[in-house]
Amino acid sequence: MSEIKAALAEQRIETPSWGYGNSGTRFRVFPQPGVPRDPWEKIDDAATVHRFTGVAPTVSLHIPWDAVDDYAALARHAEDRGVAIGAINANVFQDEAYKLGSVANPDPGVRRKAVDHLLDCVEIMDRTGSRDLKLWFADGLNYPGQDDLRARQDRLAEALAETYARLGEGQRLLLEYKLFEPAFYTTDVPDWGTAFAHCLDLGPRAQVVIDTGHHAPGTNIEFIVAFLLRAGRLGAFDFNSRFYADDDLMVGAADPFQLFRIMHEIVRADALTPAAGIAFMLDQCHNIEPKIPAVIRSVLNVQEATAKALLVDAAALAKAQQEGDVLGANAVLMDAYNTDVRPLLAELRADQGLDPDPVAAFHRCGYAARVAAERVGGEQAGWGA
Ligand code: PSV
Ligand code: MN
Ligand code: MN
Repeated sequence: MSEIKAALAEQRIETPSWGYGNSGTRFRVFPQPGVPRDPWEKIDDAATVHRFTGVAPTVSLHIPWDAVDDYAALARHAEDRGVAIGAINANVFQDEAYKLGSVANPDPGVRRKAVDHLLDCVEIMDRTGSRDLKLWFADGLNYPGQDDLRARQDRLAEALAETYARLGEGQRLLLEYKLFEPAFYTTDVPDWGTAFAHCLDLGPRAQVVIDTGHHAPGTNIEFIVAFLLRAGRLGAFDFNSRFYADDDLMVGAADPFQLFRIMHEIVRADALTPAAGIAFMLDQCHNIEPKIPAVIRSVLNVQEATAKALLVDAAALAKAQQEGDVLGANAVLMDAYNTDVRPLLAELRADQGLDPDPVAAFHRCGYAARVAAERVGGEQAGWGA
């Protein structure tokens, strides 16, 4: 048990700046009291999540949603609050110019603008000490014949190569795929195979991001995890839950069993430790529920799935698999999944000097009431507006 606790204590989960801002669907944004007014306050909220969970010491930024004049000062602000800047997400999907795409746009001028933004994001990484440039492109087509599918892959590859070449030592390019939306006919990076192929062309510091909401219904995500881990090309997760498409609900809310199966592949590959380089990030929007408790709940959900994965009796599983014992092997996994790990996690938190119930502790601490009084006119997250 002490080994399991040690592994859980070492786990790191990154929270997204945009999860703390107001968000909604294209039908309505529901503002909430006390939401951050700027990136500095988003970092304060992320630091609060870390204070109560102990496992969320980094926060990802989205540029330009989190644009500031002085990024080094923003990084210092984070450090003062006990957290650090995580992945820098480049946003090349909101400008008028990107109507027909960004890096795959047929217009070389638009492509230049998009790549320049990606290079600016690497500059921000230099200033903030961030390791990861996370790229998701909304590029795609709504109608057959709208543009040349193959030429768009060439343009994408060229943009990625220029960006990759700009990376400093120790920096990585993380490429995220998404089946559809906002484009409805094709997307230029629609699946893990496309992302993987581009990463292989680029080099070892190009890695795939799996956003759990970005697949066709029924996709076996843990297979993708196993495949990419084996190939050394899994860079990060964007964790969230989905019932239909890219719902961005709290991770572990829709399908905790899937999350367990994913974490089982992570544990199986010994990839939980930060040294393995997999970034476990959240990419969620809390449209109707209070945001900070929702982020805390999400962190706990990931911890619970991880604890269950760590409980899998690897020797018994390997034996049953080797013997072709179908039911026995399945039972080993299910035994772990069906264990209530909440007491174990409560004990771990107590060992670490944390409150065993982080959500309750947050509600008691008065932070929500204080920021509701202090922050008037909170920011929109940018996405889902
Ligand atoms: C796109 O749907 C995405 O998953 C990308 O990660 C973006 O950066 C993020 O959502 C914006 O919310
Ligand atoms: Mn994502
Ligand atoms: Mn998404």
